[in-house]
Amino acid sequence: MYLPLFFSEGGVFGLSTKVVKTKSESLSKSKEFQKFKLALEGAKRVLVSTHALPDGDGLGAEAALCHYLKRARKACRVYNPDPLPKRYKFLDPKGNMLLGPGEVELWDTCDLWVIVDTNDPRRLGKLWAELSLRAKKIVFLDHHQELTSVPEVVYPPHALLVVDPDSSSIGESLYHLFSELNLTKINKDVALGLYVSVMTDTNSFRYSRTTALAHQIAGEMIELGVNPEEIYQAIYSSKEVSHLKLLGHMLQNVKVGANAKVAWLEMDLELRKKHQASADDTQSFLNLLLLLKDSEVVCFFREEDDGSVRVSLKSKGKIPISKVAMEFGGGGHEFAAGVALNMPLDRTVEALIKRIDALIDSYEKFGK
Ligand SMILES: [Mn+2]
Repeated sequence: MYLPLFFSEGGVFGLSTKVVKTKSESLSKSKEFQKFKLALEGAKRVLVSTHALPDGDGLGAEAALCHYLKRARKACRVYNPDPLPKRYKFLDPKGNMLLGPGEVELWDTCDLWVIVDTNDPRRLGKLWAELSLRAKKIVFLDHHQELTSVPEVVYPPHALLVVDPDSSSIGESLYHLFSELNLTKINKDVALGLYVSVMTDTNSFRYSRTTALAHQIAGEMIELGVNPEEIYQAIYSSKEVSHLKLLGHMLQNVKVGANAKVAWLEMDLELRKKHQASADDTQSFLNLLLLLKDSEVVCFFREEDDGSVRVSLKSKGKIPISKVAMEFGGGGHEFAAGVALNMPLDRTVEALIKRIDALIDSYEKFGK
């Protein structure tokens, strides 16, 4: 079974290779967003969701979209498969917008269900079965690769994919979309969501997929009143002592293979319970392995309550690892992907590391 992952803070360190958009590229982007515009036409009630284990990209985008639609006089509700992580509370200080299971008063039907930051219905958990038939139309607004080769993923006829793969974040996609829709102006509330989305999904403008536009959007949102320091502090300086102790333990037990080309961390259920670590708490650990000089690929294995194991994979940018994730039933970006497996932790580690070793070997010998 494939479970929600936490690769969305993923990406790679390196220089931006973004080039200025050609006319035809922006035209095709505009065409993609026209599909959204059509789906929104006449819609009065809009429901918005993001993937399980929501991250700053999904949550920021939801907040931005919801404020935008409300300003355009549409009723909008957010319903997520998981509750809002504490550190993102500032996006919804009143606690009445970014809601999770049991917190939402649901409509019997809605005109449009917008799902941001994934195009995989499986990452919505129970919500998919609960809501997909209650929505008259469904739009997946995403910047990940389309799941064309996954037989288990079948979209109903009233679902539509709006995919914008060259955007660094959903915030960046929304920025384009809002200018295409032109229903209302971006105010400070919308700006906050867009800024959070862009900032978190580029790992504070460090990943290779960081675009010139990402910086431009950030600049514009700051001009609209967003305070970068406040946001950074809320998201990244909000941990308890127990978190640092757990981190210490994790780093003590880092493992490496393939001549140090691959490094990984393992977290079993007992350890996670002992330190009361939330999924959100553990997301940042993997990034620290990117500090290693020789590691090309880094992984994080996390045992879940139901005994399955969630795996996050990241590559520094030479070796694409989404292929490996897909082989095991997962997916993601080229250099940041994930998968969940119903196998014991030790066997999951063994299987994945063996495959990654072979991949690294093949890249070293044949360059692919
Ligand atoms: Mn994203």
